[in-house]
Amino acid sequence: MNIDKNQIAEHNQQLEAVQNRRFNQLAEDLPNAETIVQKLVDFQVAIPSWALGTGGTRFGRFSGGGEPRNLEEKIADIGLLHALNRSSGAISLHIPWDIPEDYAAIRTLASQYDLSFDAMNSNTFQDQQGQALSYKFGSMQHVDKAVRKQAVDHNIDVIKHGIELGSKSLTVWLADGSSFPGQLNFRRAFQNTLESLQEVYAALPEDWKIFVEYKAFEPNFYSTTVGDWGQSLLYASKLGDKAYTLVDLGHHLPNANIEQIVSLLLMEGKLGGFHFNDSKYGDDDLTTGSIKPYQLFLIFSELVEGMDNRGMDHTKDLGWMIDASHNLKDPLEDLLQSVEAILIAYAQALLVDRAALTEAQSANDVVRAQEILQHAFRTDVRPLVAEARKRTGAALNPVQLFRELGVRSQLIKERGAKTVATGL
Ligand SMILES: [Mn+2]
Repeated sequence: MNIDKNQIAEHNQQLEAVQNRRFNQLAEDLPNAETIVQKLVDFQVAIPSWALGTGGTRFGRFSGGGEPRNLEEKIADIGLLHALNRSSGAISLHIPWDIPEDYAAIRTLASQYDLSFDAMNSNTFQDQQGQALSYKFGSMQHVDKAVRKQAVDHNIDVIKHGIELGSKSLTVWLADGSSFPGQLNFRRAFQNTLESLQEVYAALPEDWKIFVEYKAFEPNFYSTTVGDWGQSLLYASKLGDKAYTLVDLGHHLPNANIEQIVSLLLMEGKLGGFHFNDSKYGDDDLTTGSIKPYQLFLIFSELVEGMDNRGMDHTKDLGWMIDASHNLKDPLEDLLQSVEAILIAYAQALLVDRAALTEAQSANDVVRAQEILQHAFRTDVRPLVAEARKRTGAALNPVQLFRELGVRSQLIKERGAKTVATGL
């Protein structure tokens, strides 16, 4: 199914009068409204190929209908999202779940939807069919060199797929660790992992980046070999200039100050990518902004401040991706909500009066500093985000139009009620 421009125009026509009134009202109070709208227009969030189907928990999975059955249909789904919001212009592939059979055809299909290929994701946390050696006791950390080599070779293979598609980065997330004290020698596990990553690093093209993603726990529950940002930064620093830390919002211990982590990684020039989701307890993979919107804003506030401080391009210099699992909602509606939440937090961060904040900080004026941040957070910036959509030909209300057009029932008609997305 495709959404054509006329359907969007018709939808926008109905909402335009209200939107114009709200935007003009807000713009009167905001001298930089136009600049913010342009930044929102430019900002793109990559959609991972595994987020388009229904996820599950370790207790079960309740599948939805009309899920994409192959890579082509996953690209088509992201094409639908991008048509609705014009902010989801990239796809992040997971290998081996989405190995392209015909690179040229996949590239052509993606460009028809105006999509580019974001970071490639390798997988050494599962054993694949026909795989010679098992990752049960880890991959890059494994005590057996042959297992480590298998993991390295897989990552090099993923880079090769990425080169064919025009991707420029590799994200490595390792499930490696241990579940019981004494199971691992920490130093040996670290050294093995570092040496394996060095071999992958050596295979990176000149203009590529490698992102080392960390996670505090799960599936291992005693130790994780890339467990926190400090460990990730150690690997990234030892690897070299093309290696960066990747922050996934759900991969911290409870109450971690993620905004401070982001700030310091940016200061060191070592923040490479970002995975959005939300959580109440652990790696809950809930819709971005659904539980802790203020934290999301504070993180964006540090991102904007830190990137501006280094003269970085907000849209290109970091990898932005959603990494969530949709168990209750329609995955496409959930992704539309997530992108919206990201843009809202970004717009709020752009509103922060940096000069006034610096002044308040210099004067130890704690009350004023809080007022400045919360003034931005409490500003309803939705008319700015909608304005960006209006100007790019996206829908003023993407979720509403998704429902009005009956997208899901159309997909079920095309693909069937009992489809299961590949991968999960
Ligand atoms: Mn992630």
